[in-house]
This record gives sequence, C-alpha cells and structure tokens, in this order.
Amino acid sequence: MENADVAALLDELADLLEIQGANPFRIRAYRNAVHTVHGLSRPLAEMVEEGEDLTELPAIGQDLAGYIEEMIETGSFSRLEALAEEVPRSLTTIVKLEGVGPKKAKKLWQELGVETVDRLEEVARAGEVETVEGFGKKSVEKMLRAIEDLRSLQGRFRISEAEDLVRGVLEHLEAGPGIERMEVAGSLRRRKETIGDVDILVQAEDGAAAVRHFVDFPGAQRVEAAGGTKGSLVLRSGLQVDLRVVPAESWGAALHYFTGSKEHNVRFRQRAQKVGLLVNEWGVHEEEKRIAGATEEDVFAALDLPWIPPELREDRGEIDAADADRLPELLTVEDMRGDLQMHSTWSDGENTLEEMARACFERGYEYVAITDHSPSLAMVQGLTPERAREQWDEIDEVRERVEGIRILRSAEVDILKDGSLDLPDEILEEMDLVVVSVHSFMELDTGAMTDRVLRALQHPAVDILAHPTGRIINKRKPFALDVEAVLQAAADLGVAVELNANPNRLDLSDVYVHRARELGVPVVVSTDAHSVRGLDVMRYGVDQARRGWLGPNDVLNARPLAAFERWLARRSDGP
Ligand code: DGT
Ligand code: CA
Ligand code: CA
Ligand code: ZN
Repeated sequence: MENADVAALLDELADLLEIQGANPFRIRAYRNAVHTVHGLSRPLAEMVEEGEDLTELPAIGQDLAGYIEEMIETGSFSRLEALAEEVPRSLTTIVKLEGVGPKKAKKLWQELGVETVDRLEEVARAGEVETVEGFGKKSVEKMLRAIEDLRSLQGRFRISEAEDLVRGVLEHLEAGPGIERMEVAGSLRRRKETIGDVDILVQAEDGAAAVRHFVDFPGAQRVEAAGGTKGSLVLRSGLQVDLRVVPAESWGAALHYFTGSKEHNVRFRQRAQKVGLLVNEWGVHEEEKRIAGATEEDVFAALDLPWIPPELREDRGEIDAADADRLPELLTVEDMRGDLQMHSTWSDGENTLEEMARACFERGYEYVAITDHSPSLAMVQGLTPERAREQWDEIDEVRERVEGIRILRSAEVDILKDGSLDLPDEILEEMDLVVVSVHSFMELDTGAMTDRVLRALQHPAVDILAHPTGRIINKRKPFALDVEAVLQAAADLGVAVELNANPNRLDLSDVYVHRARELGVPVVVSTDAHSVRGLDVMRYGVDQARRGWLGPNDVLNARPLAAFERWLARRSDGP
C-alpha cells in the first residue's frame, strides 16, 4: 500500500459519507487526513511496521490511525467496506464529474437508480435527468460534456501521481537480488505531464531472479508477465509497471530506446540509416558489428550527435538542433530565484503571509509575490480594496522580520466575464506585480473567451497571465481560447505568461511555452501554492519548462532580483 493508495481510499470514504449526507465535520476530518497523507515524506507502511504512533500526525486521530493500519495490512478497511454496502462505490466517480458533486449524485442515485457513469450517460441522453428536481437542460448538457471529458482524459496518470505510486516499486526492486543498476525510462524519464505506464530498466546478475523479485512486489494487484528478461505488473491504483533486464553492453542503447519517445526513435533510426547504421535496443551496428551501446552518450556519438536531454526527445526538432550544436541550455530548479504565485491565509491559503515568505527565503529565493485572490471569488474570501491595503501593512511588518527576500505586493486578480479586472485601478497601480486569471464563465466560446483575455492583457497594470487555459489535468479541458492570439498579444504588450507548476495544472503546457519562447514572451514558473508544502511543486513546472526548451534566460523568475525589477519597471522606463 503506497501513501497514495491510502489517501485514495480515505478520499473515497469521505465521498461516500458526503453522498450519504453525514456530518460535515467528520467529512472535513477525513479530507484533512487525505491532505496529511499526501504530504508525508515517508511511507505509512514503514511507519506502521516500525510501530510509530500515527496519531502524532496532523489530522490523524485514533479511528483514522486504526483505518490506516488496517489498510496497510489488508489493502482496505472495514469502515469503508461497510459503508460501500449502503452507498455504491461507483458513485465516487460520478461525484468527481465537473459540476456534479455529492448532493446531485445522491439525487440521481435515489431518484433514477444511477450508480455508474455509463448509466448516467444513458439516462441523461434519454431526457430522464431533466425530470428530476434541480436539474435543467443546461446542467444536463454540462454533465454530458463532463462525461465525454472524463472518457477522453482517463487512463493516464499525472506525473506526480505516477512518481508517488512507483516509488515503492523502485525501492523494492533496488533491494532485489543481484541488481547492479536501475533506471526509469519511458515517458516518466522524459517528464511528460501524464504517464501511461512506467518503464524500468535494470542490469542484473540473474535476469529471471530479478524479474521474480519484481513481480513479488507486495503492492502488485496482478502480474501481467514474468519471464527471463521482462516483467510487468499492475498496481492497486491501476498503474502498470514494466521491467526489462538489460545486459551491460546494451545499457545505453536500451535506455535510449525505452526512453523514447517513439517518434524520436523513428527520427533517430532514419538518421542512422542514412549513414548505413542500424540502431535497435541492443546497440548501434555497422554491418554485423556493434559499434556502440554501453552508454547513451556512445549511442548518440555513433550518430555524430551530442547527448540530448530526455525532456527534448519528442521529435520537435531536437535531432536537428543537436546536429547543428544548438541544443538549448535547459532550466533547472536551482536557477529559480523567486515564486510569483501563492496564496496565504488572506484568501484560501493555509499558511500566513509571513510563513510563506519565510519558506521562500529558506528555499533560496530572492523575491516572492503573495497573490491572494480578488473579491469576486467570494467563497475564498478574496481581497477587497480595503483588505488589500491591510495586507500591505502586514507586508511592511513582515518585510522587517523576514530580511533577505523581497516581498512583493500582488494579487491574483480575476478577469471578469467582460475582460475587466476585479480590483479598481488605483489598487492595481499600487501593487508591485499584478497577476490575472480566469476563474468563472469558463464555457464561453473561443471568440468571447479570447476577447475577454485580450482585453485584460491590455490593462496597463497587468504583468502576468496565470494558468492561461484553465485546464485541470484529467478533470477539466482547457478553455476554448486562441492561445496563439494570446501569446502574440503578450509579446506585443510586454506581458508574461505563467507555467503553473501545480502538477494538476501544468498550464501553459510544454508546447505552448515553447511557442512563447519563439515569440519572445517571458514565461513565469510559479507554484500557485496554498501552503508552505505547496511550494515544493516547483520542480514539476521546471520539468515542463525544460520540455518546452526553456532556459534560464527565457524564464522571468529565474532572473536575479535586479534584472527582475528592471522588467517590472519596463513600462515606466518604456517609450
Ligand atoms: P506512455 O507509457 O504512454 O506514457 O509513453 P512511453 O513513451 O513511456 O511509451 P511506452 O511505455 O509504450 O514505451 C516506452 C518506450 O519504448 C517508448 O517511449 C519508445 C519505445 N517504444 C515502444 N514501442 C516502440 C515502437 O513500436 N517503436 C519504437 N521506435 N519505439 C518504441
Ligand atoms: Ca511508458
Ligand atoms: Ca511500457
Ligand atoms: Zn488561480
């Protein structure tokens, strides 16, 4: 049982209780526990094994500690199993459909007997849902769209999820008999935003023994294959993990081959063929003779190329760039000098402004923007103009207590339906940094949405467009938005665009940040943290920036403070 599995089951319990209409405080308590489990740096399985007192963890009481121990031992827990007798577990998928939620799911279930997404689609198409009180034609259309989205988005794991789920497998495997070397390949090595399955390579004394040990992983739900050089298993979460045992002399060739992408491999082989070489997962061959294969560097060198970072191997021109010795110098986490989107207790964040600023200082940043929400997001207590001014007073105080980091007055200002901004100009003018984004009326058509965003960008106070397409990976599709037009406008107006580093968003996506770079639009990689812990997702943003070919010069918040401040002053210095 991985921590992610534990969290998923607790979340399921909370969903089922919510459908049942249980006490909101209990539900809240379980959600808090889910949050705790997601944030743990150590496996719960290990903590249980070592007899640690789980009730010392935040939000974990006696009952929850008991559930967790039971899960670690048996893979589930009786409280959940009992509840599932009363409320079908399949309803938890319906709850998660955009625009549904527990109350509606309960109604659909009780009045129409809907237990699965498939059935929901049937009754919705048959016009039955509209007959239920509280559902209109519009909400049914929305529901059908959400079902379509779910279908088209399903089947892949967010990179953060895949990483968490496979951690235990890697530890297990590494400790196996005669394992001499181990590396992750495939899309996970290329740091793709979503992962279909995880590919692992090992070099081992005895291949069959290594595979046997691998498929013995206690968290495996089923074993798909187990042979002399290959094994494949499926985890409880449904994530598949493939293992291949590779001989030392082919290590580099296999690593290259199984890292992919397929498209990159095809292009690579074509280049080899042109000079009469044959490339496969065993090596680079000239006639019958292997001329390279032990290291990836050798494999590239045999084709007269420098080593290409995995993030670039998508057949987006990387081989030509390597050939011309024009591979970009890629951004690293160490290059980051600031974080320009986060929330504090002034809106929906968990930590105080001071805690956030201090945590950023500890991460080595030179500057930080506290970007609480603006008032139209009423449910998160957005900043009114009065509260914004109060916050600035607090910033002044915190500046004295937390030295060595520049704290910027800022906000994540809502772009209203008509493209106007959710705070008055005189407040925006007094801010150091204005971040704008869309959080409402997300279903506008392309024309209206694009006009709306363009209008916002034209506001002279605006610095950054945050999470520009609004997508939530595996959950919500991007807005209908002409991103090309937005990027062109950003270039003309001197506005930066955000690459939101939250692994649920990663918005803009890699292809668009690549385009931003071409157009000379500065990109900002920000965490959008809602807690101190949330600041740690920066690395996921950096991965995607690398996949978009960005180097430290393309990223605004990789600039040292002085250079960043020059950019902030761009308009007052301008023509
Ligand atoms: P995924 O799992 O969908 O996130 O994406 P990948 O890239 O990990 O794909 P996967 O697991 O099917 O295969 C791993 C790598 O193996 C892939 O990136 C390239 C290589 N590979 C697999 N099948 C083929 C193939 O038919 N031709 C070539 N050239 N390479 C392949
Ligand atoms: Ca894969
Ligand atoms: Ca695979
Ligand atoms: Zn936002």
